[in-house]
Order: sequence, then structure tokens, then C-alpha cells
Amino acid sequence: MELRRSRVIAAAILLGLLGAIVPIAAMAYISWTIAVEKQQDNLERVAEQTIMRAGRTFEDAKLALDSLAYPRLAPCSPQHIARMRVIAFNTPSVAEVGYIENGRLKCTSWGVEEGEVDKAPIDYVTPDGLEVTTHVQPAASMGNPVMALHYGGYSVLMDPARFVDILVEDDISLALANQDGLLISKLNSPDPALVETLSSGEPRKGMTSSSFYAVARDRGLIAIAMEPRANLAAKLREEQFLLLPVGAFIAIFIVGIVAWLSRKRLSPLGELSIAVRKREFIVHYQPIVELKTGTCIGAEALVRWQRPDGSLVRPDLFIPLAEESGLILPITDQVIEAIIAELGALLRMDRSLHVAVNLSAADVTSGRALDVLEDRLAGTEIESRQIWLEATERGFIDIDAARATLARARERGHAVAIDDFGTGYSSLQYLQGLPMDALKIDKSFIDTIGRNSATSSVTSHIIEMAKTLDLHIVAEGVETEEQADYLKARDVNFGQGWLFSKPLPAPDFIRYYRNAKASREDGRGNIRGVAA
Ligand code: G
Ligand code: G
Ligand code: MN
Repeated sequence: MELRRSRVIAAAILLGLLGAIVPIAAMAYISWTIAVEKQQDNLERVAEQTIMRAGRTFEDAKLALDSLAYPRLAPCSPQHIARMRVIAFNTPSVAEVGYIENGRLKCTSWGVEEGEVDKAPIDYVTPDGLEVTTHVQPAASMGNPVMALHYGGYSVLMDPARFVDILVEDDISLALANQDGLLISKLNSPDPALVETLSSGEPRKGMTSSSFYAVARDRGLIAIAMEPRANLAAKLREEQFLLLPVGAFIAIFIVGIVAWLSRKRLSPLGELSIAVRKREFIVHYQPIVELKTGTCIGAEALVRWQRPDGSLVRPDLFIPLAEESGLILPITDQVIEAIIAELGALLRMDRSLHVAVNLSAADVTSGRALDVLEDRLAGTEIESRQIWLEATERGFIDIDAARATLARARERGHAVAIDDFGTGYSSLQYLQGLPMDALKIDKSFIDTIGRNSATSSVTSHIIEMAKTLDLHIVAEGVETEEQADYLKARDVNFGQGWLFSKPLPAPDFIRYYRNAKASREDGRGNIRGVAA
């Protein structure tokens, strides 16, 4: 029993802890994945904008180079130079236009080239056929290296920053590369190692131990956006602010349910209903003997609750709760089933033997136990007259229902006994109207026998009353020979009590029954042990 309690408590604590931790951990994890997802989606958008921007810049340069081819003007003539200047001016991404002949720069949008400048070496060729030099130190300006695109005898110089001219937060860095991973342009100094791995790999977005990244590809260009993972913190807090309270709410709910269920299970009623479900009820049998001969003529079935640790709980401690809660009905069923299983063979062998079943008030009022009896007795060859039913006055609250049940019980062949007779308030007249076969005089009256107390005279009156009703009489709680003699002298036929035997488990009762029978037959000079 303590074992079960501590198991329930341990399970409740475990479930409670899990119920508290799991939802909160789950919500923390979900907020993290949502924050990561949002962060990466944002980066992906940046990478896509970058690739679009870069693509458009290349298109602009291509357009400018294409439009330089026509109309053909005399190379490096004032008109030619003016035209190159117009185009450089009209194409925002193009800083300068140059005309090249035989690998030498002849003139630029600024004018005729005086020095001997070679065409810059080509790093790679775009899918549209533009030759690209990624780093050129422009002759005209002292500024940063620029990029040169060559096509059809012309070159345009461009500021590489134009390709990644995107409005982003400071801690997002960008890299633009060609499909071979050659870096074309960058913003906010991206991590070169990461750029190298990403430009050769497949992934569109992801993270490393220190950064998130997103990659976009288009027409031979690769745009990479990255930002430190530390940036997640703000977004994570946002998500947690929404989701952690949900997790806490679920946790409180689960812990509440666990506490409620375990309290319910640990309550006396909870334990009793588990006991009913686990069929923890066993039956002991207290012999009822014929006082004159000492023959065992029957037994009263007395239920006990056997807890998992083997201890027995007496009915006084759980029958009231069982009656109050309605669990008494299944308990009565289990008692009936135990009787049939344990004493069925003995009852079939000795038709004069009976077993008395205690009915609860609810059993008496509803009469339901009769149907259970009929059902369980069917096919067992136990005669219904071998099953006595004991009802106490507590069952007579609804007297009409009680009368109907008792009448029905007798119609089916059962004998009906009134239990604890004398302890209630009912008048004899009231009992007279009830269908019954036997009275069980309560132990409290038997106790007075031999003592000089005032109630002892009541006892003889009780016995007289029972006799007036012409009923079998069973004296309960007979403990001494003196009591037995007193009862015999007043023609009380049957007795039950410690003088004869305490309530016994079925095998012990069967042994008691056989011994009693054997010694009686022995006493009469008959053969011993026939019944065995
Ligand atoms: O022998 P014991 O102390 O166990 O019996 C206590 C009381 O419990 C008895 O007086 C009897 O009324 C009640 N009792 C015993 N067995 C049953 C049973 O199977 N059903 C009901 N309803 N009461 C029982
Ligand atoms: O159903 P009822 O109230 O009759 O149940 C009988 C009760 O009396 C059971 O609890 C049983 O254990 C108890 N009992 C039976 N015989 C004796 C006896 O001789 N002495 C005492 N003290 N109790 C007894
Ligand atoms: Mn009884």
C-alpha cells in the first residue's frame, strides 16, 4: 500500500517535472527556430536584391558598350570622344569610357590618351561575352581600384561598389562573385573564407558557428549575404516574448492536471476505485454452526481488502466509503464471484450448506445484486437456496424497494436474513411485514449474556421476539461456552463467533468444515472422513 502511494507520488513528480520542462523547452526551441528562420529569410532577401542589383549594373554596362558601336565615328575624333563622354555621363554606373585599338588605350571619355596604356589583362568573360578585369588602377583618378568591362573595342570603368549598392544594416556584409568564386565586389568586409566555401557550394541559406548566410545565384553571378549570429538575440527575444508565456501556460496546465489526478488517485476514494479495478477484494468465511450438534451448516462471507503489500483492511474501514460512492456494487459482485469460485465445489457436494452474502443498502434498494447472482450462478449447479442474503436495517430506508427486493430474492429461492438484529430502531411490527427467513442477533446482545447488566434481559426479549416471528435465529459473536449454553437453553438454533471459529480464508474454512463434519460423525459412531 505504501509502495503504491510512493509509486504514485514518484510518478506524479516525474510527470510534473516533465510537464513543466517539456512545454517550456519546446517553446524555447520553437522561438529559436522561428527567429533563425526569420533571420535567414531576411538575409535571403538581401542576397536576392544584391544579385538583381548586380545583374542590372552589368546590363547597363552592356547597353552602354553596345551603343558605342554605332554610329561609327572616326576613332578619337572630337565627335567620337564627345559621344563616349555622353555615354559615360548618361550611364550612372559607368565612370569612364575608353577606346582600345590593337590592345592599346587610344582615347577615353576624357580625351586623347597621351601615355602608353595597355588594355588591362582579362580575368574572365561573362556569359554575355563581356570581358572583365576586376582590378584596374584608373589612369585619370587617384581613387580606389575600379573594374573594367571590355566589349567590341571599348572598355568601361566602373566602381565595383555599384554592384552591391544595396541599403543594408551595418552588420550585414555582402560579397558578389562570378561562378568561379572570383570576388567582384563586397560590402562591409565579408569573411573571405566563408565566401570561398559558399561560392563553390550549393546551399541557399544556413549558418556556421559564427554567422548566418544566404546565397543567391543568377546568370553567372553569386551574391552572398552574411551576418553574425549574435544578431539573432534581438529577434529571439521577440519570439520568446510571445511563445514562452504560452509554454509556461501549458506547463502550469499540465502540472495542475498531474497534481489533480495524483491527488485523486491518492485520495481514499481514488485508492478504493483502483482496488476495485484491480480486484483486490478477497473473502473470508466465518462458519455458522448448529448449536445443538456443532455441525457447520454454513458460512458468512466477509469481504477484506487485500492491499498489494499483503495487508488486509477490514470492511468497517472501507464499506462506508464504498457505499457512499457506489463502489459497493462492484465489490458485492467480486464477493459473489469469489464465493462461487472458492466454495462452488463444496456447495455442490453438500446441499445443506449455505453461504451468506452481506448486501449493502444500495444492493437492497436496487435489487441489482439479485441479477448478478442469477447471472453468476447460472450453470454452476449451486442452488439459489444455498445462498443466503443478509440485509441490515440500513437497507430499509426505502422500505417498499427493500420489500420488493427481499420478496424477489425469496422467489428466486434465496433465504433472507436480517443482520444486526436489535440494533436498529425498527419495531417488530415493521419487520413483520418484511419477507424473511432468519434473524441474526447482533453481537452486542450476545456479549451481555452472563453479565448482570440491564441489557441482558433485553437479550432474552430479543430472542423471544425472533421466535414469535417463527424465524431461524443466528446468534452473532458467540465467544464463550456459557453464551452457547444460554442460547441452546433458549432454543436458538444457530451460532457464529470466535468460540467456533474466526473468519477463515477459503481453504481453511473447507478444512474446518470437514473436521467439524468428521468429528460429528465420529461422535455418532459413524464412519470418519467420508466427506473428505
Ligand atoms: O468481519 P468483519 O469485521 O470483517 O465485518 C465487518 C462488517 O462489514 C460486517 O458487519 C458486515 O456488515 C460488513 N461486511 C462484510 N463483508 C461485507 C460485504 O461483502 N458487503 C457488505 N456490504 N458488507 C460487508
Ligand atoms: O455482518 P456482521 O456485522 O454480522 O459481521 C460480523 C462481524 O463480527 C465481523 O466483523 C466479524 O469479524 C465479527 N465477529 C464475528 N464473530 C466474532 C466474535 O466472536 N467476537 C468478535 N469480537 N467479533 C466477531
Ligand atoms: Mn453480516
